[in-house]
Amino acid sequence: MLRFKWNNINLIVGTLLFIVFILIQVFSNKKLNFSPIIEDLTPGSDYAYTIALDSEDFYVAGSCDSCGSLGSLAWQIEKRRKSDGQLDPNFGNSGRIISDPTSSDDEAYSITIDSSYMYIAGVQAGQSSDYAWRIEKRDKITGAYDPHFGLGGYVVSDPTSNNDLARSIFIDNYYVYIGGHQNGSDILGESDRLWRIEKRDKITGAYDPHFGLGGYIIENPSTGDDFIYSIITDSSYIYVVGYQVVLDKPGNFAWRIEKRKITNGQ
Ligand SMILES: [Ca+2]
Ligand SMILES: [Ca+2]
Ligand SMILES: [Ca+2]
Repeated sequence: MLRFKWNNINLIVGTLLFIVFILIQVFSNKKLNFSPIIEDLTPGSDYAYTIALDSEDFYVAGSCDSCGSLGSLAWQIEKRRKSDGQLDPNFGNSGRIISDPTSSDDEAYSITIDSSYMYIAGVQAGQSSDYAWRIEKRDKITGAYDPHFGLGGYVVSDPTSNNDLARSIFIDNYYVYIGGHQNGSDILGESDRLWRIEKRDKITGAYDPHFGLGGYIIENPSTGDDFIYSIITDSSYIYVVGYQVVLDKPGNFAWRIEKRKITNGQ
């Protein structure tokens, strides 16, 4: 009799523990997820292109239409909590930053972070309606420009008077690596586009003079449009992927994958 009761108590306690375990699972799943965030801040077209994570937050960058002071597309950067997706009120203007360097189309395409800063690459319009590379470095807590980097927090790289576009950014402990394309017309008398890779000092934004042609590499695998889409490094090498035209046949594109020495780009 006593043994039977003891078994009953075990059964009841076990069942209760199981129910508590299920409730904890349900509660934590609910807490760690959020419904899709649909953000339609302007009547025009707004694009989110890139995301980075740290332990507590995530960072999204892209563009929004006529949302800045100068007009047309502008960069938009947000910082949100991973737990519930809410904007971080300490970052920028209640969780958002609008960077609108020109009255034409400016867009952020790639973001990466370290323990203190965010690094963002994209385009801004140039002097004569063309595009130039733009790289921004900002404080991860407040979103403010890092004044030691480039022209007070940003670098503009405009290798040609035609459309040049930075697509991907990656960092290590000392350098920033950016991949994209530049127009070929100013260099080879062509109307095509070329791969371009830049390596810059993480503190100042200056070119690393030991890399390629004094901080950058240009490469033209075809007389058509050749584009870099992503760049990444390990301790010794840079890996770059994108596409190129095959045998100079317009419309016949192929994957292109490169591995280069991180020191000099060879
Ligand atoms: Ca603009
Ligand atoms: Ca340009
Ligand atoms: Ca080309």
